[in-house]
Amino acid sequence: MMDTRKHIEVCFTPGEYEYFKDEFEIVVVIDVLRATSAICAGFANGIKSIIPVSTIEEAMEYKAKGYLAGAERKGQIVEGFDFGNSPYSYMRDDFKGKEVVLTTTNGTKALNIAKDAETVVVGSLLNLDALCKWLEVQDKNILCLCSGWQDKFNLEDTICAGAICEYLLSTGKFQSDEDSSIAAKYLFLSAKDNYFGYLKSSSHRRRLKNLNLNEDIKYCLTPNQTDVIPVLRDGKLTDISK
Ligand code: 3SL
Repeated sequence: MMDTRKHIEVCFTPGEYEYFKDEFEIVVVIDVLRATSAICAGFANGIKSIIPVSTIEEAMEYKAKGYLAGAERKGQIVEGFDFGNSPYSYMRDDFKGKEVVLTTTNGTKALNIAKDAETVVVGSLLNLDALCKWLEVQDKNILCLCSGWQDKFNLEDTICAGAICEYLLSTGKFQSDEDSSIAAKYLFLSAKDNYFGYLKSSSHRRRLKNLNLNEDIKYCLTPNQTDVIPVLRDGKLTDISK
């Protein structure tokens, strides 16, 4: 009998995306610390749309045109911008109903690398359950693209990708072939009872902790705070859950 199950697979870094990209209709871009979490926090707070750009120059051009524009590099707000990548920056009242431009070290870059996929959706622990339920009913092959750190593997994105794999595989409607997907699932199963403790020694958690961003880390590692489903269309993210 023909196997009609769809694929759910994991790509550990944007650098490996080219080896996967042609086989998947949906790409879930994940940057748990902190870009995709900040994006979800923004939509949960009523932001109308977010334009993810890859370079500081592009973000600056938008800023010059009067847009609310944020920029982060190496975890810090880039000089000349008023906000960066902290999810708390996106909870301001004056952001409600507005269009915001954002550039980050890895997350917005991964979004732009994936932009030609049929559907690009933003994943994080913050919208995990809602996203998994939405993905389950799309009847498409799905790739979780981890943003990593400067094209290197990271634990937090992989754990989130593993959580998505675990959920979708448990529905019986999906299969995984790649070792990366199996590894992501096992990492999630080891981490799921205590993300914060599990990631204690992870490189980016250390990096952010050194910048006194522990509250951001706690927020980004607290699952299911929102039902938003941010989807990239024509270079712009909007929440299609409404
Ligand atoms: O790499 C990114 O896109 C950021 O999420 C990194 S940071 O958490 O703002 O340092």
